[in-house]
Amino acid sequence: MTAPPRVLAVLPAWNEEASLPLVLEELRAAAPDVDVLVVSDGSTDRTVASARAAGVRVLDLPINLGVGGAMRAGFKFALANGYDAVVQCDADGQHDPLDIPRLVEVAAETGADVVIGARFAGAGDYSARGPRRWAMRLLSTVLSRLVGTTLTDTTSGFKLSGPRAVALFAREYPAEYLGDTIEALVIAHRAGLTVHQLPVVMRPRAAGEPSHSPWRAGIFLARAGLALAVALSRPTPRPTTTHDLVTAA
Ligand SMILES: Nc1nc2c(ncn2[C@@H]2O[C@H](COP(=O)(O)OP(=O)(O)OP(=O)(O)O)[C@@H](O)[C@H]2O)c(=O)[nH]1
Ligand SMILES: [Mg+2]
Repeated sequence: MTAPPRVLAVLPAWNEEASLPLVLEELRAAAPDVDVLVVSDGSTDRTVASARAAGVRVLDLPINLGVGGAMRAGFKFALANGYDAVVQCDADGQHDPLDIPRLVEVAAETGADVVIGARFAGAGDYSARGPRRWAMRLLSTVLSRLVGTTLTDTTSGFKLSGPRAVALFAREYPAEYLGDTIEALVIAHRAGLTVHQLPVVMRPRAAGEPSHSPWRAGIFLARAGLALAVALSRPTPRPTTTHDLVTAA
């Protein structure tokens, strides 16, 4: 019998002191075998103290890098510490930790390198409206064609990365806006990795303010198009080798 994969949940957290205690408690109950790493980059509240008090590992980065930069640090940590998979998970409670074991199962069953916890795939009633929704649809259509499988939620921040993806993302995970979602999928595909999705239910934020508003949605639309154009114009990354898997980046 093969040993179960060592899975690290990486939670990018920026000023999430209000949500973290409950989210971490839920995570421990739902996925007790999964280790947790909280990555805070310049939070100005008690995010770091709150994570440490819950007994999880914390990367306390001195400056704000955004979700992509925080996740790249998480991938490097995972690679250096011998984890087989990373599950990126929001720190505000929007992702249900009960889905983490399901993501691991789908990766094992399909052999996919990346499994996206996807909205708009039949589970739950999460909806986006107006320009935000149009942008998400357009991105999904273009990226589905590119990777050769139906993807309904290419901007999801709930994602499993298997060993080859961890090695790749430790080396190349864009820090630009939407780089951690759209561009990461393009990079994975170009490096020869496979992408699948699992329908999930998105929950409301546990605490704090939602960041969406009509003007932000318009900006999202413009930036999403640009992010995709940038991703498609970058050179193809070199393929992930077994050397990457054993060498801490
Ligand atoms: N480390 C780090 N985490 C961030 C940063 N910005 C956002 N996050 C985290 O990334 C996750 C997703 O961010 P959210 O602001 O919830 O984005 P969202 O879910 O699209 O928007 P809401 O509807 O407002 O919740 C949360 O866990 C945030 O704390 C950042 O600059 N650094
Ligand atoms: Mg959120």
